[in-house]
Amino acid sequence: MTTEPRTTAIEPATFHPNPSKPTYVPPVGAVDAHCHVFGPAARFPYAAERKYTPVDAPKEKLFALRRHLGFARNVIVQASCHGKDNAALIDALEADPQATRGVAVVDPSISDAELEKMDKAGVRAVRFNFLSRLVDTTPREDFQRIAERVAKLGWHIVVYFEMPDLPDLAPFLRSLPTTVVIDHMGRPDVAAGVDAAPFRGLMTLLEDDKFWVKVGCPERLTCDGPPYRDVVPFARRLVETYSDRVLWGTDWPHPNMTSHIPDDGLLVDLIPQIAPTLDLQRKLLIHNPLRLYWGEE
Ligand code: 0GY
Repeated sequence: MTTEPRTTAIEPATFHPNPSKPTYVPPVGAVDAHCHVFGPAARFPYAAERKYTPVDAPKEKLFALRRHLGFARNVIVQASCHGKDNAALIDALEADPQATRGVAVVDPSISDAELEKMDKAGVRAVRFNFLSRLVDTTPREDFQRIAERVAKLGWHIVVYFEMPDLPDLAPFLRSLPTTVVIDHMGRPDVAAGVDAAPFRGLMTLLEDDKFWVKVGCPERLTCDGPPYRDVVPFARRLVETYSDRVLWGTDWPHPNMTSHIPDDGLLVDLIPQIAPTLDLQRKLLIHNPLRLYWGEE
């Protein structure tokens, strides 16, 4: 049974019922490195502390979308609506162990045995979410403790923040004892352009090779709407400058989108614009995610 969220910030949106077949054909073995599973609530109830209640987006739909888009693997990221109960994530990983890896959300009090169980199921990272519209604040000491625990397993940290928060966060992120992956390009202000100081600040952070960045999510960042051409220069600059530390994902099922429902086929069709050569595409979609999540060189 689903309980009411403590805060209902945003109306639940749904995902595209019939995304287009992309014109762009990803290289064989391509990885969608940022996506989620939601519920189904009857089996995996949403967390009491959640800020939104999504439409169920179960693993079967994610795996069908993966095939439709021409991808081979998924990195599934625990979303805030499931809190620190990673059961739906683990269930999805166990349903397709070769083709999936996971990013969990955990409490510092988690036991070693639980972490090891997650590791066996394919979890390779934890996510630290700094968006107050999505989560209550976690003390940095807690994040630090979690980071130290998971670094021992060879996991990394995925961080989700908004660009105005980066100057305050940067020293903390630099202090983390393992690789740090930045979600959604650090959510730059697209209207300000790629040469604006905050985006240059992100580029500076990325000079330290402990940092990686995800270059998807144009649907959240765009000012112009689909087909998201205004977001391309940001992703392209990151891909061309840090080609060995970029990842791409659909962000399906696109929680909290209120402006429009993204067509996932359209998102895939942006890839050759942000990664204009076959070499860059292979790094972005295959070599980088396989190195980070599957331990394959
Ligand atoms: C995303 C983005 C969002 C939501 C979450 O954990 C989440 O609930 O990450 C958002 O609302 O911007 O990556 O799915």
